[in-house]
Amino acid sequence: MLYSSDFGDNFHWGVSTAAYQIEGGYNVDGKGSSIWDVFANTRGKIAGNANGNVACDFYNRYKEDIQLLSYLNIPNFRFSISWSRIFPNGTGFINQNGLDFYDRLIDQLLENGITPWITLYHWDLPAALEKKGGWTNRDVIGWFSEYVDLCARKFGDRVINWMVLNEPMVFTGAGYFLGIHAPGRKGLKNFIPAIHHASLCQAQGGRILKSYNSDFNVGTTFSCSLVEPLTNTEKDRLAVIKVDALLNRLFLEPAIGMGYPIKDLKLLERIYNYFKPSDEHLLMFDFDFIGIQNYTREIVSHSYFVPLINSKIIKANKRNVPYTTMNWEVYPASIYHMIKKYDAYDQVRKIVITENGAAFHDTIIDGTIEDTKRQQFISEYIKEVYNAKKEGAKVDGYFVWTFTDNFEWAEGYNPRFGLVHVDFATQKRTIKKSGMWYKAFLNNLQL
Ligand code: IFM
Repeated sequence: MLYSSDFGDNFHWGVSTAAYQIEGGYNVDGKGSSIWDVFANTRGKIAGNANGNVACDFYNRYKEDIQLLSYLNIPNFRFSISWSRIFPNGTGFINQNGLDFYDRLIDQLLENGITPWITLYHWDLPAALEKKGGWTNRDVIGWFSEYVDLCARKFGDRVINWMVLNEPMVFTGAGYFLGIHAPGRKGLKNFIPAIHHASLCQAQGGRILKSYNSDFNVGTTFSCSLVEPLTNTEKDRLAVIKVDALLNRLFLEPAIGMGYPIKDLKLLERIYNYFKPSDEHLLMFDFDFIGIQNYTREIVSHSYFVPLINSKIIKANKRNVPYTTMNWEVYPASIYHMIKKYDAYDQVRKIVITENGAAFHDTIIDGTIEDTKRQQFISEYIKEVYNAKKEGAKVDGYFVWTFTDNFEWAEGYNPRFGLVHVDFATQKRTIKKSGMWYKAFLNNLQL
C-alpha cells in the first residue's frame, strides 16, 4: 500500500506540458513563427499531416483548463514559454501581447493555488533564428540570454521554479541529426555544433536566472532510459556504453564539470572544432535540480551497419514485451535505475521526475474512458520512484506527462498521453479514469 503522503510533505506532485503541444494560437496577437510552425505545416513531415496551429487551444482555454487542474487537486503545473510569442523575431522587438498571455496564465494558476514551473525552451526556436543557423550558430547564446533575461525579469516576481532546456538530446538529435523533428536538419555537421551550443545555453540560462534571484529553484531536464545489452557479449556491452553516453550522459556531464563523455563516444571528438577558450568552464552550472524524464528502457546490440556508433536499438515490438502506442517498452524498473544513476553523481543536488507517462489507445464508451493501462503504468512507475526514495535517493518531485492529450510532435495526434481526453474536433475535455485516479492519489488515497 502506498500513499502520496509516504513521499513526504515537500514532495512536488504535478503534471507537465509544453507550449507548442497545447497552446495553438500560432499566428495571433503578434506571435512570430517557430521552427515547429514551419516544420509541421510542411506536407509530409508529421503523421496525418497534423500541426499545432490549434492543438488544445490552451491559448484561449487556459482558464477552463486551470479549473480542471484545480478539480484534480494538482498542485504543480509545468508549462513552457513560446519564445516567438514574446520575441516574434527571436531577438530585439518584444511582443507585449505575448508577455500578457503568460502574465494571465501565471496569475490564474496562483489564484487557484497552483505553483507554476516554467520550462524556458521546449523545442520551439523562433523561425527567424533558424534562418540564421539556429542551434548551429554560436550567436544563439546571445539570443537565448536576451530571452531568458526577459523571462526572469517579467515573471520572476511570481515564479520560483525554472527549467532551462527540455531534453536537449532529443531536440538536437531528432532536429539536427536525424531530421525527423524541426528544423529537419541532418548529419554530424549540424548535430555537433547544436550539442555544444545547447550545452553552453543550458549553463548560461542557469547563471542568468540565479543572477536575477539566488532563491530561484533552477533545473534543466534530460530524457533518459535504462540501456541494457541484447546478449551478454563484449560487443553488446560496448554498444551499451556508447548508447548510454549518448542518451544519458551527454548533457549532464559537461554541466557538472566532467566534460563531454568523449572517451566512451568517440564521435564527440569533433566538438572541439567548436570550442572557444574558457568553454570548459562556461559549460558548467550548479543546478538546484536535475529533471529526469523516463518512459522506457532500451535494449541494444552491436551493429556493423550503423555508422559512427556501431550499435542499434531493438524496438519493443520485436522483443515480445508490453509496449505503448509509441512502441516504448513498459518497464517500471527503468525509472528506479535512472534515479539511482543520476543520484550517484555527487554533483547532482536533487532530482525531480519532470515527465513520466504513457500513450495508449483510448476509447470513449458512454462518455467515459477506462484507461486502466495508463493508470497501472503510472502507479507502477510511482512505486519505483518510491523504492529509490526509500533507499535514500534525493528525488523530490514527480510530474505526469501529460495533463491533456496533445500534439505529439512527428506522431501528430495519434498517441494520447493525457490524464484528460481531448476531442480535437470540438475541444471537449473528458477526465479519464487515470485522471480521477491521480486526483484520489493526490488526495492521499492509497495507490
Ligand atoms: O511529448 C513529449 C515531450 O514533449 C517531451 N518528452 C517526451 C514526451 C512524450 O514523447
